[in-house]
Parts: sequence; structure tokens; C-alpha cells
Amino acid sequence: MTEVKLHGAWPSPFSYRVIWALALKSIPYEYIEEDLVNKSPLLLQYNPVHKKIPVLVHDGKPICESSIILQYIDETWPDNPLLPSDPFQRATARFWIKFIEDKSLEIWGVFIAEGEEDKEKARKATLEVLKTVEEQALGDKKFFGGDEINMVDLAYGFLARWLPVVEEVVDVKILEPNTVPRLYVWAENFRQAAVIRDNLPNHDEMVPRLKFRREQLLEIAKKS
Ligand code: GS8
Repeated sequence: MTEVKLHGAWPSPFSYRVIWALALKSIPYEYIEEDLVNKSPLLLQYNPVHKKIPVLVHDGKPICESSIILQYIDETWPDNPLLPSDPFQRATARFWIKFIEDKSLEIWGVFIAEGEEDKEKARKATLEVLKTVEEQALGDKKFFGGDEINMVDLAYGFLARWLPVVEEVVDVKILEPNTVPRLYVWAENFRQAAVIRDNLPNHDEMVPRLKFRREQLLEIAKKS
């Protein structure tokens, strides 16, 4: 019997990518909640380079970095594939996963924006990224993967639950029906898909957690 463990930290969007992939594949696993202020010796042993969650441990072998973990899961448990079989379509899916990884600093910039001018700048930068994604990657499809959720949807999943909480905490509006209407509908579809809906952090619980985290980060930024 194969043993799967996931080291994560609530409510990390990177942990959730892996949680969703395991759920979509119906893979049983043990979840281990890490305290990122006081990391466990096991986490440091499994991810000595970045010392970050998520780490998937499969039969004692640790795999780090959420997008690499998604690929590992898809290759190890090929039922309910998360990537298209056609090499060109696979390459395109990987392109968009890399795109959002490369743009994550821009998007998370909103989280630590302070003052109206800063917020507006961060809002515009994020919206620019979202418009590109909507026009070039999503188009008129229900999901990035077409009718079904695929790996690209999982990589962008944070837009559906985390970004709205960030918008609320920072008091900016970005992902709106009048700015990126197709991406807005995608976010609703994503949240409502059965496997995702059953594995989403609670919005009301996230708000105080993200508020607290934002204050911490702003404090650190002021000191440096
Ligand atoms: C990012 C993981 C990450 O930032 C991935 O897996 O995709 N590129 C990686 N993990 C954070 C928690 S989520 O905010 C983390 O583990 N931070 C601990 C630290 O920086 O000390």
C-alpha cells in the first residue's frame, strides 16, 4: 500500500493546489499541518533548499514546489489526467502555469500595497495580468482545461478564493464582472465544481488570518 503525506499550512494557496489534485484523483493521504513560525525538523529535512510547504511525501520520498508536485501526481496516478495528452496542448498548459508563477509577485503585490497611490498601481498591474490570462488563455472556455478542470485551473485557483479575500482586506476591486467578465465567471465555476467546493478554505475564517498576515508583512517592510 502506497503512503502519501502532504505537509501544508492553512490557508496556503500552494497547499490547496496539491489538495485539489489529490482530491481530483481520489488519492487518500495524510495531511500534516506545519507551523511556519516553528518549522518541524521533518519539513527542514524534506525541503532543505527552500524550507517551504507544500511538500508531498510519497513512500518516504519528498517532492517540493507545488507545480512540480502537480506534475508528479499526474505522472504517478495517470487516471483522471490533469494535462492534455497532445504534446502541443501540454506545452501550452505548461506555458500558462509558468506564466502565473512568473507573475505571482505582481499579483501578491496588492496584498502589501498601502496608500491610495500604491494600491492603484498594484491594482492596475494585477488587472493587466488578469486581462492577458482572460484573453489569451481562458477565452470563452468554462475552465482553462475546457469542460473539465485541469492543472492550469489548479495553478490559477488562488484567483477564485484568495484574491477576493485580498481585495476585501486591502479594500481594492480587481476581479470584477466589469473588468474581466470571463475570468469572473471562471472563478465562480471553479469554486462551485464539486471537488473544489468541498476543499476550499472558508472565506470568513480567511479574512482575519490574511488581515493579520498583511499587518505582519507591512510591519516587516517598515523596519527594513
Ligand atoms: C511557494 C511555496 C510558498 O511560498 C510553491 O510551492 O509553489 N513556489 C512555492 N510557501 C510558503 C507558504 S504559502 O505563503 C512557505 O512555506 N513559507 C515559509 C517561509 O517562507 O519561511
